[in-house]
Amino acid sequence: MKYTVGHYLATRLVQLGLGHVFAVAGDYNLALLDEMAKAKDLEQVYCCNELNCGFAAEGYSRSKTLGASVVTFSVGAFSAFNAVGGAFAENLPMLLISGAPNNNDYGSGHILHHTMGYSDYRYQIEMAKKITCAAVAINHAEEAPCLIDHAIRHALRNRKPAYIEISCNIVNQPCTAPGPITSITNNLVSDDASLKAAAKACLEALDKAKNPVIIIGGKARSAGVENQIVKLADKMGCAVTTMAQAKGFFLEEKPQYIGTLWGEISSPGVEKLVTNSDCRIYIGSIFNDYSTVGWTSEIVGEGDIFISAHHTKVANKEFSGVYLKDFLPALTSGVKRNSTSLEQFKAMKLPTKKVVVAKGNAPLNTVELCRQIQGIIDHKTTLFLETGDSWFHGMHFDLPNGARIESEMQWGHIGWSVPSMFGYAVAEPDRRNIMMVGDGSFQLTAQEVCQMVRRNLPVIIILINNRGYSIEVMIHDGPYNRIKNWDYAGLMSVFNAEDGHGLGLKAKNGDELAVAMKKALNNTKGPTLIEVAIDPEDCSPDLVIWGKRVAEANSRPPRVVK
Ligand code: TPU
Ligand code: MG
Repeated sequence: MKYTVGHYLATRLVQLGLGHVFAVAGDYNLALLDEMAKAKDLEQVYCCNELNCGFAAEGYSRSKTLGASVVTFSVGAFSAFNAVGGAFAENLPMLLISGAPNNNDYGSGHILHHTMGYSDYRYQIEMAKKITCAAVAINHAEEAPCLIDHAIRHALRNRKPAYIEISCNIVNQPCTAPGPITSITNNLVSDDASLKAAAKACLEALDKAKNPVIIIGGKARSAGVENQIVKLADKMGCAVTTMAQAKGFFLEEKPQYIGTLWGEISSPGVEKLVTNSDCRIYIGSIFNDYSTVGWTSEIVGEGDIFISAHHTKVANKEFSGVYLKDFLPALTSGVKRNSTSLEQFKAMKLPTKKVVVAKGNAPLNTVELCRQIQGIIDHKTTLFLETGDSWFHGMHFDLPNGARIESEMQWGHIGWSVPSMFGYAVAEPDRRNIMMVGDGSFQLTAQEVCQMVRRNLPVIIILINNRGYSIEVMIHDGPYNRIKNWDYAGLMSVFNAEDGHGLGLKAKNGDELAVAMKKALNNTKGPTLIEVAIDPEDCSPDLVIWGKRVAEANSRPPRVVK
């Protein structure tokens, strides 16, 4: 078969198991989209704007090997850059593919539309280089296969976004056919001597340790080691905790699971247990101001082991070129049982979780809301937690095996959850996809709900209308935290127009919420948005504590330079 540049690119995506690519049309990418459509098994999914298109690819990549967005030059790509920054921060491989000027226009002095108004068009790739692990510009067809493969290979290896721009007049030019996909997907192999030395050093540290504990962080999923962590935990028998970003990365039904580690707002007993451990095995952990609760809780000591995607650190030695996926099996094979930390945890006198059922006609509060959400989380559920009070409520859900949490705690872009869950639901239409999103966040990206309607995706959107930016109120209040109210549930009829099956519902008390939840579960033809009315004063007690600590960290006085 004869290949063109666009067809080559699309074929590579199909070879990697992608069934969809997200796009917003523009005259720099129309011919590219035509060529990509030649790959029969790659459906084009169109978005309302390029920010959402980028986040949709990011969400798709949470399920599949990779996500990809196709946008037009500058006016499109600049908007998508924000989502690319998010994918970089969250360690999710995605491709931003931008149509680019006709290759005759480079160096010609021509001024083109959609550009900055000067004739050097390299500014976009220069910008992309800062926010991706690989950025390539394809201006000649014969270079395309090598450059496309380079970008994809780097995205997959580094679990980061990559950027590809293609001149609009070469997308339909002939190029060579793609070779075996293994040339892109073959993984980096750990250095054998370093791997053995790292395993030996960790095993020595663990032999000396009294009460080791495993702490799973936000990078563990992108390293693809969740199952291997279970094997390590099974062999050691010690306690296992997940940091907030990693909620759901360990099977919570396992007896070793003790809850969330998040400083002062950890699950009961967890911070104390971790503090008292003489060997913390941190796997893919991220310490930032939010995860350490405004730098009040970064629990590290000399006996700790830090296992990262590409290196391991223990006993003041660093072993680079040791990949997590190779290292965990090596560690597991040599490790001895030590369940002391779990026994210590079980011996703690901790308060038992009490679930209070609210009166059916009482105004809805967040406790009752969460009680009812817990009731619909099953083993096929993926729960998206938007930036805001939803993060804090989300930590308290018990997840049956198979249930997942998705959040974006490093980048923290409000409005992320709507397009990201759209992309995820395109990849995973048979899961029970639920979103908890605040009113403020929803206003950024609301229009993407229409694409869920368009594709008949039966997702459930729980929209918490607390009349403003509660998370910001708890950090630092002012008039800027109040927002214009919308008729959120009413939006659904706007998005349905003449052919949609979305449902927009409102709940002001527990009874109304229970009825709405039932309707949502029965609506298999489209999204259901349930707008829940919550008092602006009602938020998670964890947010109150966390907000105070973050505010203290933000307002530290300037450093005095002598
Ligand atoms: O539940 P709640 O009220 O905390 O959530 P809601 O209503 O979604 O409010 C979120 C408020 C918020 C802002 C305004 N959280 N973070 N920010 C700052 C911010 C501004 N712009 C972007 C793109 N991302 C942000 N995180
Ligand atoms: Mg709000």
